[in-house]
Amino acid sequence: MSLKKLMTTYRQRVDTALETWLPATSIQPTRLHEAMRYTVLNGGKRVRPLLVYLTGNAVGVELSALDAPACAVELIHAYSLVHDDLPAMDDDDLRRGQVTCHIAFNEATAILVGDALQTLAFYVLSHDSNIQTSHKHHVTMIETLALASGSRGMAGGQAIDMDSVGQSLNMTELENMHIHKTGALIRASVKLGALASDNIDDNMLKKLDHYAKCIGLAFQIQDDILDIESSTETLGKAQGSDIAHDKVTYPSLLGLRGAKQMAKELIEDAETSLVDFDEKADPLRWMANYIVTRHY
Ligand code: GRG
Repeated sequence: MSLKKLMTTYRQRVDTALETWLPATSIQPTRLHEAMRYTVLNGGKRVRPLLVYLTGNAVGVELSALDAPACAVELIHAYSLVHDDLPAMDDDDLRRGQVTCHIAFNEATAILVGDALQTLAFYVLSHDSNIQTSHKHHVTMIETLALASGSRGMAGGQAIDMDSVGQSLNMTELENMHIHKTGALIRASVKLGALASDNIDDNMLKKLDHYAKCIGLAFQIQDDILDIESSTETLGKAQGSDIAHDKVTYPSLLGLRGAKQMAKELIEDAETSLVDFDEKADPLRWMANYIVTRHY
């Protein structure tokens, strides 16, 4: 199956699972549940769930055992977007082509949506009975997601980002910020897919982790490039927001050509990491390319 077909299949699959896990709008508190569903069930590329499915496939895990980790990473991601869009953070009005949660509802609701999606992620990951891996791996999956989301992962990266407004970051500092802010959850997505198998050894885990680290950075570089080269209509969020917020980006440090070159090298590095994997890992190889050729 082509990557395009796999993407459609897995996007539908994770959407169905998310739909099931999210509380119905008929359940109290109805407004909060409505806002949670508004936030999650609204498209999005589902890159992180795709990485869970593709990694799991590469190491022989059944799809049903991957639904919960795929949902969990997307729920954390959705929460981070809602909080990131708040006036106290990036203050954005548009996300995934629709008005942001705090505009559609209100700020207090958006804060609670983030809180509730985050805890739902851990509920799903710990509660799901289709996860077939050992108890030890299952606990490590939960631990991995917790670390990647918190102050030593994504939330920490966001803190570095907030502190850096108006500062001139160098390349090392920029990379450190993105390894945490964007990279940690992408890495966790790959690791969760791998840990869903009982047969994964440390060497394979290390190689998959290096792959994930490389594509995580490349993903951010492409995001910075699209912020310059794409349009608000295509992105579904405000184009040019990095310049508007006076943010240091890969193109601002390296120029557009330099940023594209760096992304290309990271993808080559990611692919090299997978040399020992058989053809079941081909979609992961395709995914690496998609990360830097995507248009939104
Ligand atoms: C508020 C704790 C807290 C964290 C926020 C990750 C993050 C930290 C904020 C998201 C803002 C942002 C633009 C981060 C860069 C990573 C990124 C490109 C996010 C958008 O992810 P996509 O492109 O979005 O996968 P879709 O909508 O397709 O899911």
